[in-house]
Amino acid sequence: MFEEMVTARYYEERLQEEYLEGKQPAFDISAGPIPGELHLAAGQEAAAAGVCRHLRDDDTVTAPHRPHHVAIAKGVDLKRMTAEIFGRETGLSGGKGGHMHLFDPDAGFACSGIIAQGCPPAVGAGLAAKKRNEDSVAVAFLGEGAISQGAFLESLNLAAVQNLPVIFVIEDNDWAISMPKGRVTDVADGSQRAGGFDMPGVRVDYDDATAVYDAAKEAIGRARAGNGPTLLEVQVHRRMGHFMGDPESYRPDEDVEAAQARDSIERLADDLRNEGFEDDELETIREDARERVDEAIEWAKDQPEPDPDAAYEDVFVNPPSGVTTEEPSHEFAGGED
Ligand SMILES: Cc1ncc(C[n+]2csc(CCOP(=O)(O)OP(=O)(O)O)c2C)c(N)n1
Ligand SMILES: [Mg+2]
Repeated sequence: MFEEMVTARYYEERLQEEYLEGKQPAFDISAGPIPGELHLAAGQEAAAAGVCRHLRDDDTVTAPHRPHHVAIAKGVDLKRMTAEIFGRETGLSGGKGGHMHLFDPDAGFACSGIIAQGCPPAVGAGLAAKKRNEDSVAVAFLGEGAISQGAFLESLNLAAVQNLPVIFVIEDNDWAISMPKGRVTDVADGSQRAGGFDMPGVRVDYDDATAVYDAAKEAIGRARAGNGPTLLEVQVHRRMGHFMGDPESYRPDEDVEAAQARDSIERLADDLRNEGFEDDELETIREDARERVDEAIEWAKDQPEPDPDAAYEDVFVNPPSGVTTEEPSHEFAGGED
């Protein structure tokens, strides 16, 4: 877990540097090596690492718009993921998805920029596992800002009523862009939503990766054994802005300071030292992580840009009936009533 967490943290710090290249002094979102929005997850590593440690390749994970730490913990290839973020041809989706649309069927991972959107596909994966009589599970990660979304609540209901092997993991960083949790829900502990669906709901506080590991072990074991879904909420902290370029003028200084003070990685490092790990062992893990991240970024930057014509490829798996691949005619052909 420590290795995954330091990899994810360093990855976000390096992307932060790369992203800013060429975008300043006046912030130009389309300029530089990483065009478009970028949502970094520094401070949220404990949730991903603690849950994904229990997962296998044939398990499915969906993540929201802040996906890198989850992708890393699920074993998505770092180089191809980075090439995707940099919009390169060898990226996971040929450079056409970008950082919010990472899709890796080999690792069983997908994410989406539409919040709560990962919940229904995770339920679908859970239903497929049940119908096939397999013991794989599906995990949907979402932010606390998504817990009043219909897609989330309907997914909880279907997973419960069909007794599906699905774990919903709310990453509670207390903010949905500039909106604090307390202003959009009176339920401070999002795991209480589980009560309405008669499934277990568990909350883990203090960015505690070890406690997440224990809670996830129980939930995933339960799902694998055919005993249905669990809702898990994990307290995490957003150490950076909502997206790159966010001045965070809405956020009190004390809140930023609290997020910096509650460091999930330092907390786990303390746990490891208490278990007998030496500082230099932890430093070696950090150095290896830095090396792998730097290598992935250098590799990705060397990859070719996609051919502009590739924009027309992979739009449909099969053209739906009535759609022709011939050049469109500009004459009005009339229509049927
Ligand atoms: C359905 C939908 N509504 C609104 C948005 C715009 N949006 C993007 S991120 C976000 C806030 C998400 O907050 P949260 O779920 O807590 O995740 P966090 O950013 O804190 O990780 C919103 C409203 C969206 N992407 N999808
Ligand atoms: Mg949030």
